Amino acid sequence: ITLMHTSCTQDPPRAANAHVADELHAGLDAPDAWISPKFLYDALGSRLFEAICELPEYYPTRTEAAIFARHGAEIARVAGSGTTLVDLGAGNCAKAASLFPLLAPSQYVAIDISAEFLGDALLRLRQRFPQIAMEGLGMDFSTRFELPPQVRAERRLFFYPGSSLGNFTPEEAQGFLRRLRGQCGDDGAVLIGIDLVKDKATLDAAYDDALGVTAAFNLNALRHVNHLIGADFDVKAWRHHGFYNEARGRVEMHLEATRNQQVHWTGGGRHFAAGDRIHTENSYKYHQADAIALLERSGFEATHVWTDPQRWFAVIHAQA
Ligand code: AVJ
Repeated sequence: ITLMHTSCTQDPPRAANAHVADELHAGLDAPDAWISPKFLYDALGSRLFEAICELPEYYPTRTEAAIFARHGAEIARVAGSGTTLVDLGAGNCAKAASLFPLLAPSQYVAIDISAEFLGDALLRLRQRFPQIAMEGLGMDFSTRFELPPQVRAERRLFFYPGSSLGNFTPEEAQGFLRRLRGQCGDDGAVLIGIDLVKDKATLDAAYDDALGVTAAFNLNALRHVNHLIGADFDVKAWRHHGFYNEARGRVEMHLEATRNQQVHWTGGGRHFAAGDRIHTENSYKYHQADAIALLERSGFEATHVWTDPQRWFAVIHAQA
């Protein structure tokens, strides 16, 4: 881990790049090609995701925000103040920052794979809340979980909003939550946002919006991959698909080739025929009881659940 700002650290570029290239090659060479959803988040991707959160069709962000607005005082009472608040996938840090007045953490640790975007957000936040110690970590926490020594050990509250857990399969989610539990000590907890199962039309619209912002967000993965492994994907030769797969209980995003094409990258390449797809994201939707069962199988005890009147989204507090 190398120092970025005074206290914003990042994986060493060389080791990270070798790993990133291996992972991308494995996915692109596979018969059913895939790109991990984490590659949706370069600086532009993070901005496009911010724009998605403003869309009328994309209900999760505002539904979750309404839950925090309505139940914030009780959530703060349950979660406690003076914690080390560890924000997983912090992005622009806006969700955590809106809770600072209620949660009054003693330390705020923002983690995001999009290190550059995170650094800018933290710079602004430090000026607004000078009394809170802040750390920024540019790292991928999806497959391993080792918090550097700057992260205080006492009373960690992990904040995992927005239903980002949905990017994992339920099996992967359990592995991830177990690793998280391992970082909680005896007195830690998690405050997690979970998107609930709902009608297909609402889900289809949320992931295939009229303006095409989600399409741009998905297609941007190709630009990012071009940059990361020296590939020559022609973004204009691909189209976005985003839809709810009811049988699998998940939204899927794919990129579909609109014509036959040869794509090259450093050390390799591949032919894609018109209609071939690259799977870029799953976003699992949970029944409330299944989300609680998953947390409990992972070693947590769910203490409180807050939802909106339509029961579209749930915020769950679970303790170690
Ligand atoms: C950030 C993973 C929660 O799955 O809803 C938004 C990402 N993808 N639109 C989600 C996303 C397409 C989002 N998460």
